[in-house]
Amino acid sequence: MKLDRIEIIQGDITKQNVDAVVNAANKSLHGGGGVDGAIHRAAGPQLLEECKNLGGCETGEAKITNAYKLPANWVIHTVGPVWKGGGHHEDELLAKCYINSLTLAKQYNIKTIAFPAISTGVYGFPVERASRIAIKQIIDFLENDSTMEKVILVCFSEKDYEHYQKALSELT
Ligand code: AR6
Repeated sequence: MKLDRIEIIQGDITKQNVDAVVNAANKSLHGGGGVDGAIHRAAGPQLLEECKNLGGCETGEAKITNAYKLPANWVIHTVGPVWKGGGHHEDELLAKCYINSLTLAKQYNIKTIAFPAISTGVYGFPVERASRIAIKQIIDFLENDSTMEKVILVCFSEKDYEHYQKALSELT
């Protein structure tokens, strides 16, 4: 039941036909590189204009905007932790990104959502560890929720895809 609501794919999150895509943003919410840059480029300049009015976002928290030119309807911006060796609440903060993004999505009646591998690029979080945290949080959420229809984990590289598949098979 919960398993068929989780999908792992390799691809570009900006191309996903879902209700919401999650952005791995920074605390300013003023755009950046990586997936953040790709989402802003694909959504167009109105996204930055809306983001400027949000007052930033704390690590582990999430905020929602329109998605403008993206195929999605919404962008949920969350700020992952910067990896500092693992002793600075990184696991807990990364888990919060998933929980808070999914909780916000539910409030907006979002039924399909795509996540990138938050924190595993510029922020340096080890992908194997991050994939287990992501999948654990999503499974826990889906076990207590019957409205979310699909959670897609979008991996940019084949290696990330393999880590995520492994984590899913270990946790289910
Ligand atoms: N679709 C899916 N995944 C992507 C895409 C894409 N189009 N582009 C990159 N990725 P990162 P972070 C993957 O660095 O580590 C930004 O500058 C990428 O390969 O985007 O949370 C922000 O403004 C990696 O697997 O995010 C922040 O300053 C994953 O997305 C900072 O980077 C996350 O990598 C956030 O760092």
